[in-house]
Amino acid sequence: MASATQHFDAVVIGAGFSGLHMLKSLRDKLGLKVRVYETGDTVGGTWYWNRYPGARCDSDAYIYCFTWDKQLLQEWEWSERYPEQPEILRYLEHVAKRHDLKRDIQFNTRVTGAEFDENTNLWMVHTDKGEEVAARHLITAVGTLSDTNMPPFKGLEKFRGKWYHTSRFPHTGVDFTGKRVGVVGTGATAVQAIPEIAQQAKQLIVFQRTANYCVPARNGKVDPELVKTRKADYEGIVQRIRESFFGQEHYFIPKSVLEATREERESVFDRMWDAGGFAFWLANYQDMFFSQEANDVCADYIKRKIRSTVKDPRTAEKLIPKGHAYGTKRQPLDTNYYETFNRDSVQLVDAKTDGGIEEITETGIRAGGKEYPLDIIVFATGFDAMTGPLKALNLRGRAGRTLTQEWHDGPHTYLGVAIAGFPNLFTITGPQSPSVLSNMPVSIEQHVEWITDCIETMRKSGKTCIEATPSAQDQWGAHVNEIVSATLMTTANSWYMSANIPGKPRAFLPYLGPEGVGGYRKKCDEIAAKGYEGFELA
Ligand code: NA7
Repeated sequence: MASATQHFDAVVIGAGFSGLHMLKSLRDKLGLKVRVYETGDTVGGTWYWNRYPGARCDSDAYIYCFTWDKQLLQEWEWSERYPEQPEILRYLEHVAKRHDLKRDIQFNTRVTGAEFDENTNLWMVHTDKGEEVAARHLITAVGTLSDTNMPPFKGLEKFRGKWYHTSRFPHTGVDFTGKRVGVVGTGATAVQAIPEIAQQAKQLIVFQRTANYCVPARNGKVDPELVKTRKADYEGIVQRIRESFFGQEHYFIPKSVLEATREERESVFDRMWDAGGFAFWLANYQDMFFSQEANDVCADYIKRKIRSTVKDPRTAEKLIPKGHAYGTKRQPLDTNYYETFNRDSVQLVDAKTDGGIEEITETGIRAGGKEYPLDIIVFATGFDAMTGPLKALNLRGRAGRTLTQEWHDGPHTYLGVAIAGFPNLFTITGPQSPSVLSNMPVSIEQHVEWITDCIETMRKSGKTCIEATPSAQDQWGAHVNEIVSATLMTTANSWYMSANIPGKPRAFLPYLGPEGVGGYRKKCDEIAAKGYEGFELA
């Protein structure tokens, strides 16, 4: 404590969507002294780091933005339905400038650790610049998919070509022209990147471990009339997405797919397929996530689409998912993904049929006993989702306990926003909150608003410490698990289930329902209204 060079009401870690909004809210609404630390050299978070070809949002841009700046909602013009990374980054830069946020953000600075001081109820925060500062509240705005998963492939150090992970792509871009390129992974990132890389590369080899169900994005310019209608209706839109299940204007069909006639469901599927985006995933028949039989009917439609798009039947079969239910892994949105496999220059190496990656050699990748010569390898192997970025912060709560110790068997939180034993810490879109199962800006805003209200209440009543009780935390964990165990989500080896990282304890990471983000918001508000039920205030 004595060594702290500066004192803040709050330290926020990260300057992406969450950190920017948190800073704005605490500084300009409550008048607090806030410091944001950001590793990058400017704002953006996810949109600063993920610069791979084809990187774009896959929620519709008209709701993938801040809704608290009403004027900006009217002024900002998105160039297409799902803008690319540079445009989203430009938007966040614009927000930072417009609200003069950068003056309270220290860039190029990584938080290397923080300890809670039980005598003063302050967090002592350390950075890689050798600073130590004290803060009443510590707020993590580190994102959910920011801790890169780079599997320890044997032999990688020997590779004489260039290799990149999609989440740490060079700011100068990569020229694939005339190159033999390997892409490892077929998740949402790879599905965006592969068609773009294929347009440049001389040869592209895709290394697939698990085939995914992709649905069309249908990106493009949005009809100016629709833009106008939406701008006129933003108040309604914002209310609807805040009360919705997924923070999107998508609603399940309140009927079983098994009750619909074949003609009826085909026409519904066609409509959603043509609409593009998350409709097929999030506005499908309501039993799709609960009944394998219902799920099979929806999945079958996508399988037929794959077979009719991919010309080589053997490649089509490899691209057809086997062994997991539709929708239980993150939905990738496809722009010419399946069509890309019709190019002569593109080859699919499937772990199940051709053999998995054995090692990286000096000149390429060896898989299934065969060597594939490559000039460039792009790893689209994802992230240690949700818990990874928080564990990496080296936080020490009461009695010096770490998150790695507390979460050795999976995350334990209260509402996904607080952790017992870590007082005055708030985790924006933390594990066991709706977070990655929603349109992120909606969930970010909900957490930021709730945290702001909580801090304001504490300050008005002279409280200096808030902490989730272990019993409230246990009950929340049981509730999260009970809800999800009624669905098919637990059956997949997804990153939602922590299954993408070897040795990570199998646990469902976000919170699913029962009424989605709308119900969750209500629940959080009720808890606040009851004097922060499940928390101890001192
Ligand atoms: P994902 O969805 O985790 O995808 C990673 C891909 O990499 C996936 O196909 C994995 O196969 C594959 N992978 C991971 N580890 C390996 C190893 N060791 N060997 C071979 N293949 C591997 O990450 P994304 O970046 O695509 O998407 C993350 C989120 O970012 C996305 O959902 C959006 O929210 C934005 P697997 O399926 O695990 O068998």
